[in-house]
Amino acid sequence: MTASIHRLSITLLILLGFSFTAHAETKHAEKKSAETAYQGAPSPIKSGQQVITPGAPTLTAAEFEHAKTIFFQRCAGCHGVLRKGATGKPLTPDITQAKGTEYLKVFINFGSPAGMPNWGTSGDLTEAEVDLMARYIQHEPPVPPEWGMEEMKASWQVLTKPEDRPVKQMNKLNLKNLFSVTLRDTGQIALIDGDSKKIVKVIKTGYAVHISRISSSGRYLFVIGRDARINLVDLWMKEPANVAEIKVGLEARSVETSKFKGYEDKYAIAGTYWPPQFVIMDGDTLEPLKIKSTRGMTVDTQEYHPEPRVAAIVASHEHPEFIVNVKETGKVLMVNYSDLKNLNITSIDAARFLHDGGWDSTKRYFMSAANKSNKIAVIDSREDKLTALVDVGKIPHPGRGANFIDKKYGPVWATSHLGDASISLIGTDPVKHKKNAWKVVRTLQGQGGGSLFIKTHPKSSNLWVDTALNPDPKIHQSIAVYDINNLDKGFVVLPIAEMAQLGEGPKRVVQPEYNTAGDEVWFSVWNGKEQTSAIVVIDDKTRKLKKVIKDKRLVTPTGKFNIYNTQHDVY
Ligand code: DHE
Repeated sequence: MTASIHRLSITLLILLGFSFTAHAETKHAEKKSAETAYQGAPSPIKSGQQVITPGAPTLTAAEFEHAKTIFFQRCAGCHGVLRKGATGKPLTPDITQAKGTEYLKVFINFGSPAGMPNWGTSGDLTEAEVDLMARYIQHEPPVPPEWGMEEMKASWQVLTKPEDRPVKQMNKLNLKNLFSVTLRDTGQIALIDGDSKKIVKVIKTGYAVHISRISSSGRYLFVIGRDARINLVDLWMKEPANVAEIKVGLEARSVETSKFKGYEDKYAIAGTYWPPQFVIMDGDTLEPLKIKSTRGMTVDTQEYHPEPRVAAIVASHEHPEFIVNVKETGKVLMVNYSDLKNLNITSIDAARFLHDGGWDSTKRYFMSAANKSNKIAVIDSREDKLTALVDVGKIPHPGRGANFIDKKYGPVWATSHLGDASISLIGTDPVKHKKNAWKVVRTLQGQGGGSLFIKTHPKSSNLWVDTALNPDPKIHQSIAVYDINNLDKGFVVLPIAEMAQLGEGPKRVVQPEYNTAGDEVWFSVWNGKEQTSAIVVIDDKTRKLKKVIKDKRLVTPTGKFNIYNTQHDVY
């Protein structure tokens, strides 16, 4: 896709009578500024020229440049830098030209309940900019800019220096049982006290905020938005607050900190969808230290891939290593951070389309979903080797998965699936249950496809499975729960959305998350941006409703991250 756009823009330039050599001379024009970063490589389209894409309304070169900056700053996080779609719909010219300028203007101006912000009526964009963007997205997307050290440093801010931060916790929060909750469409997180169920703070983060990860110490929250902005939140401050931030690219999903003994929180790492790369940062300040591209050959056909995006990242407990899933090449990179000047990376061939994943119960084996390959790659973080590729159901999507003891097969790790109703249980004990290890020992049937997350807790006998993306409201508004000690009995359905009594809207029930004690399960009832959402808390023993957390600040809650469970990989 990228190469073809490049070809297309060259064709366009020839059409516009632009000589290539001139471009080569200006290629290295010294305009070192963050602004250049946004505008990417110096635009080959000289001012005064017209930008023409067959079927699209003409733009002047100046308009094209202005629209490009707006798109990379405000839209790429959801629609993808190449406009192939992500949380937001694809915006390729075949789709946008068919809709036409007037339709697109309304959409940009008023937004949609599905999470598209109202860029015009909110005042973020002027009327002229709304019109400009409606015309711009009918053109072929330009090759997005790279994002290197200069751009990262231009965006990097230390808001409170480490030496100016508290030396002990200055608030009375029970940090262990605090939850960081993604408020997906407002670009914020809500910190909710697990004991009182009260929102203690709402903190502004990046657009389409995605996940939170917690430092090894349990003090710092690392929050990453789809727009690749990372916020470092100090939970010890009188009021938890942002103490550093950085933009590591144009689009991202994953962030983690170092957890190996002696290196705890020394480094942080973030992986980006665009540019396809990861960056290792100082754990206390987010100062960017080492950037590494993930471009390379795919594991199967060994062909070059220009845009292998970084998906899940976990921190090894066995070595000073980050374990980095690279989606399109299917490689798992064991990045040894003990010497950043001589970065040692073991590249493990797994399977294409690596996505999310989590540890087995011993935290030695990383169970990684190669989702569009319908496999789970088992990565041995002690030997830095692929232990197995396990065939499972269609499009496994485990989140971090669920670990428990199957009465017949011993320790297992489970994943549910986006593409079918099955739940695969994989044996994870190569010592005492050798014959069951690294194979599907049991397949459960769930409510339906469209599952995103599965969860249990070491103190629980329940296994919870959401079906947030199932098209049937009865299914995406409820949750299935199994008795781990009697799996043959099948699941029971709890009508979680109904319990919240929210009125109209999709009300998708997503991502079970336990409290620290393991006796409560929290579910997001994810409604439209203009509608009321909620968090429903179920008593894990009785499976009865314990509390509905409703608050007008809880806009599109999705991921919830209990500090203790996230810090200690409890799932
Ligand atoms: Fe996520 C985890 C990518 C859509 C909620 N999501 C992840 C991870 C990746 C990822 C790579 C693993 C991070 C890690 O462990 O380091 N997610 C993507 C996408 O590419 C995708 C499919 C499309 C997109 O638009 O981004 C996508 N994700 C979503 C959603 O629409 C969800 C349901 C709602 C939302 O908030 O956007 C969503 N993703 C989550 C959550 C996790 C997550 C809650 C963390 C689960 C956990 O328990 O750790």
